Amino acid sequence: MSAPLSPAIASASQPYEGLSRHDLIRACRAIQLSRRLDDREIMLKRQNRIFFQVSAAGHEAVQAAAGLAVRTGHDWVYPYYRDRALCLMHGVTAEQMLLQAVGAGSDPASGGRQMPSHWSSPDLNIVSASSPTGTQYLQAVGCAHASRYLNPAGNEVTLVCSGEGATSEGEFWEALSAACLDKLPVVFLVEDNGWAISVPVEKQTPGGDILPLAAGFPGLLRLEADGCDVIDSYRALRQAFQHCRAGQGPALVRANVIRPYSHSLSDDETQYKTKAQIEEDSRRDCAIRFPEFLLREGILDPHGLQLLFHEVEQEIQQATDRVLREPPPEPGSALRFLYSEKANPTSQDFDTEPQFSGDPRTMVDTINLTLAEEMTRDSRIIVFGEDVADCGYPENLDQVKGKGGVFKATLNLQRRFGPERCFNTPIAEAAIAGRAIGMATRGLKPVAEIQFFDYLWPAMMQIRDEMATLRWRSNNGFSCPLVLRVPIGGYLTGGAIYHSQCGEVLLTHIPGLRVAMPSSALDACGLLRTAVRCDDPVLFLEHKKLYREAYNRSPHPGPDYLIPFGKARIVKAGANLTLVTYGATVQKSLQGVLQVEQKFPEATVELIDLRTLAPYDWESIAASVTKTSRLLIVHEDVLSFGFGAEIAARVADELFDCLDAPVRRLAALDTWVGYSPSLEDEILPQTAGIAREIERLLRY
Ligand SMILES: Cc1ncc(C[n+]2csc(CCOP(=O)(O)OP(=O)(O)O)c2C)c(N)n1
Ligand SMILES: [Mg+2]
Repeated sequence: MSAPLSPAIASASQPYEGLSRHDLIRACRAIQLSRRLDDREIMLKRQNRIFFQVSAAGHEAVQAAAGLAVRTGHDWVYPYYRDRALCLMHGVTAEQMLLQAVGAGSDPASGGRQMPSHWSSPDLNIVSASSPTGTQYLQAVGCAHASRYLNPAGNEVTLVCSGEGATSEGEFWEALSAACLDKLPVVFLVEDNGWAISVPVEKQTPGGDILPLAAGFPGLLRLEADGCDVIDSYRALRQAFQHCRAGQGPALVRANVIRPYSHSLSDDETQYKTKAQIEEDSRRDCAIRFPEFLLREGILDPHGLQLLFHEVEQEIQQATDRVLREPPPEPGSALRFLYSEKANPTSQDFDTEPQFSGDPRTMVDTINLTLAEEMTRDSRIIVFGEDVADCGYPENLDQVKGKGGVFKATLNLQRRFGPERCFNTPIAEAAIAGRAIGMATRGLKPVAEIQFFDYLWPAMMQIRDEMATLRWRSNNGFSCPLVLRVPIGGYLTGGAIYHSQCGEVLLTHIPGLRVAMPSSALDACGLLRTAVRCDDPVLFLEHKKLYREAYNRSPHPGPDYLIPFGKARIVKAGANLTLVTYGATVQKSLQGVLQVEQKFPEATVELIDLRTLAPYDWESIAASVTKTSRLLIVHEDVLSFGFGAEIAARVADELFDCLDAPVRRLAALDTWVGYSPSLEDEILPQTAGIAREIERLLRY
């Protein structure tokens, strides 16, 4: 049996739930402005002057109420695409909204990059909305986490909105779980219009109502509201905000609304809704009922209402006239704000000399030490992930050695910096990435760990559609500089399919990300520090096989050692062939090179370790190939569509005239890594195979 819903607060003594005449008129104005803006956009779309339209129609009352409950500029808002009235209440103007609709370069939300209704306002703490349904929940949790860390006495609340359809995403449940575990001040507002495009809620949500399904979450205040009624919505939302401000945990409000227009202008609801269903909804329309209510209550007289409507029309007309004259985004500006323009990790600023001290350390020890040094330097750095803490029961820390990650890369960070700076998360990779994004948006520097590359995939939506896009899509309004450390790769003897995967190209193919993959302790130190100190999201790929090797150890290069991104290391100079590689195949390639050079002393091979894959050091490759006229690319990931294909294509394009032989690639077979050591050997590139390819190319 599900737990009873939380009781509504007594309200009889407070007319209109304490809302003033001014509040009610503000709400009425927002409802009218929102609806009429939708109507104007629909007209503009039909005239081909805008290119997409999605309306807030039917949702405005609860949004106006949310606008009254939230503290503008203090609280944080992760809106849904229907939240026009909420954003108007919050301070976004009609003109700003229309600038986005026409795709103007001066659109303050996205500079003409996002569809209309993808709200964003750094000044108002409205965090750039994207299009995937559900990603916003986890970022909101990260944002609330940051509120508590940065401003513990501030009582900030994060409001995150969605439709009922979006609650089917796993990310909704991961967010509820994380918010309840940490008692975070998040108000989840579900604007339930009964439809997710054409799918009715009964076919989407078991039982047709999200609230009972969330009954088991401890500390979660669950409230129901008539979302077509400003006052009832305000009652529930005020209580939800109070609960959060009082530090009692998150709240979930389901507001029952209608969707009197089709899902968007790309949809025709008559294809799946009956006439009777459409008519039934329209009886609850707040754009009609709320003004009638204000007249009945004597809050507005007919003249006052007429005046309000007239002002709204005028505002929209003037705004429309202005935005239609606005130019589109500057030609040539499309690449701006993929990356920070404040800090350039490829620059000299990130190039320092090592100051060596101590005995040689393994790569994993160096990573651990670098993390500790950076955490000491910057209290905004927060480390989290699965098993990364030393002890789940901090009071037992003095009785145990400590876990510190399955590879021990985070050992003693909890012990040294406390559970607020280093903590375990549930096994929920989307949540790790999504929360990191929310924290980073707020100015923390998350250095989160995904336990194995093989299990990165639940986080992929957050990585590709959110982490990589946030700065670009908000035209530099928001960003999420963070580090996601991911142990990667095979050669483990027994690692098999699910502990050996590479697949780095799936990340390098994403504009907006930086991808590093060091092959030695020294490089891991310098590149990790650059990753932490730079202003972009970095995927830091740590090869598991290299964590504890003897050959790639190094004395510690000091707490300020930095290696710039996009600067390869020439492992060995040579004149007759260029071999480009990275990660675990650097050492295998070196062995292959030495074997061949021993056999043919007149031939020398130049071996290049790329160190970072996005960006990668084209200049070093080009300079070397120009000199040697021959190129072999080796990587551990599968051959087809791999990183080598990109380099080979670029060399064919730009250096064709220099080549004396075909560009060759050596990589894993296009299959999975098998458990049996003989299978693994056969599938992954080995020294003998590399030597063979070098020899073949030299003879060509
Ligand atoms: C992850 C993801 N899957 C599918 C879509 C396509 N899509 C856009 S809106 C929508 C329905 C959302 O329904 P609901 O959350 O109830 O919001 P409503 O539009 O009803 O307000 C779908 C399936 C999407 N944007 N993102
Ligand atoms: Mg819906």
